[in-house]
Amino acid sequence: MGRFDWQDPFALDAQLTDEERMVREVAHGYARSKLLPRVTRAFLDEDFARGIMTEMGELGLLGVTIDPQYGGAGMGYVAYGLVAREVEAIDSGYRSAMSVQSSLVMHPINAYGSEEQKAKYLPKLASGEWVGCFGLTEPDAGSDPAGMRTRAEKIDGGYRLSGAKMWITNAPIADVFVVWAKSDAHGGKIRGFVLEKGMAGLSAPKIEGKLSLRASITGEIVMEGVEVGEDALLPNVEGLKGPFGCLNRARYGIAWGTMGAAEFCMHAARQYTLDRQQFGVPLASKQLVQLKLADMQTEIALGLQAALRAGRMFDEGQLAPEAISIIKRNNCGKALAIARTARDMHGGNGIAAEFHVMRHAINLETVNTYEGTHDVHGLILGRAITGIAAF
Ligand code: TGC
Ligand code: FAD
Repeated sequence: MGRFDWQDPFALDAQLTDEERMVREVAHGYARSKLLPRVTRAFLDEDFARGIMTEMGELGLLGVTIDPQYGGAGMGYVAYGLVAREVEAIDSGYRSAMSVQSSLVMHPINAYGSEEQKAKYLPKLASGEWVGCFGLTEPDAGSDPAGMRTRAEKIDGGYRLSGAKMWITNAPIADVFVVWAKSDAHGGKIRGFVLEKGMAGLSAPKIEGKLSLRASITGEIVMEGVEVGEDALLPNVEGLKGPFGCLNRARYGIAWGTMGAAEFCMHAARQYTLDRQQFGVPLASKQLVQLKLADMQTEIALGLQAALRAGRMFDEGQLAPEAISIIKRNNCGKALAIARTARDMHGGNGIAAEFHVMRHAINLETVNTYEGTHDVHGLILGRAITGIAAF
């Protein structure tokens, strides 16, 4: 029989390639040495340090799956997931910054863009010299993006975009905006456009006062008749499958990332209850405490193993969007429950910023909502199981 490793019950590490382990180590080292020391202050001050993007770029953590010809690392989806896990162990907002850049901005340009668009944008996004954002959600169209109002109207030599996007990660600091609009010239179908900071009529005001994901910057995108050339249109996709193709990747990464946050919280709760004495003994000697740790470990081990399997299927071209809904929904929900329990196990200290667990719990409230809410993913699965759409 094998030896039980409480930190890695199903020997996930042994299922990785040498290259994947190396990426994980680079991401782990960076996250622990550069992100962890500044996250508490950043969260309290509601401040995202722009330099994080360049740091991640330098280490090859942006666009992990993109071809090296365009500045990416040319690796697979397991490597991408491992980066998400390490970064989100520190803060879901930092993982947001990484996954928006990689999955929601670089991926659509890579998959749907022209050769000129790829050459122009991808290397600078990979290095972090440029920051990107992805505008799908609108004030009146969240779970139902087909209800978007943003319009692209045909003009001589290009398009005029009008509308507003809401809750957009990185928008206030973005250089590059991938936005989705209904295009009159394409029969009202949804098309993707690449906009650039400084265009007349384009602004991205910051949304202030978030109580979750405070170390990430979020804004609106306001387009008041923004005129762009033909070259701003992503030529190779039409319809909702464009943005959904990006969301498949980001949702998959979130399934890994949330397990990173959950692991961090479980490890913190374990250490805290080993150190904390009440009634003359460590809290960890209590059955109720051990049961909570066992439940956490079980969900994390299963969630990670499912994410790894999904990553292998992704690389083989065999992963269905509905399978991504299973792991996005389950891993977010389980991570949120784990973070809340870890908060409880820290007692009063659990609400202090320096113990990190409450920050994780309130961040995971957002992660459970964005990229398709917990219930919307349940409905995607319900449709797949019954053949009846209940949205
Ligand atoms: P539906 O009829 O199901 O589909 C319309 C068209 O899209 C295709 N499609 C997909 N293609 C690829 N991958 C997927 N996952 C796809 N899902 C659907 C589908 O085949 C169809 O294509 P076609 O060619 O027949 O037209 O669309 P619906 O309008 O009924 O959608 C229903 C629903 C609820 C599933 C969908 O709208 C949904 O997923 N809603 C959730 C919205 C969402 O996830 N928004 C995320 C915004 S971005 C974000 O949150 C970033 S946070 C980033 C961070 O900070 O980390
Ligand atoms: P709604 O769709 O109004 O949902 C409200 C509630 O109703 C939820 O509980 C939902 O589950 C439920 N509900 C909805 N439809 C149904 C139904 N048919 N049946 C039963 N219940 C239903 N979007 C982007 O495009 N780009 C980004 O970068 C981005 N970043 C974000 C960052 C943050 C911090 C946040 C909070 C959000 C971000 N989003 C982004 C938006 C996010 O994707 C949406 O908030 C999410 O899709 C939910 O949409 P909504 O907020 O409009 O909620």
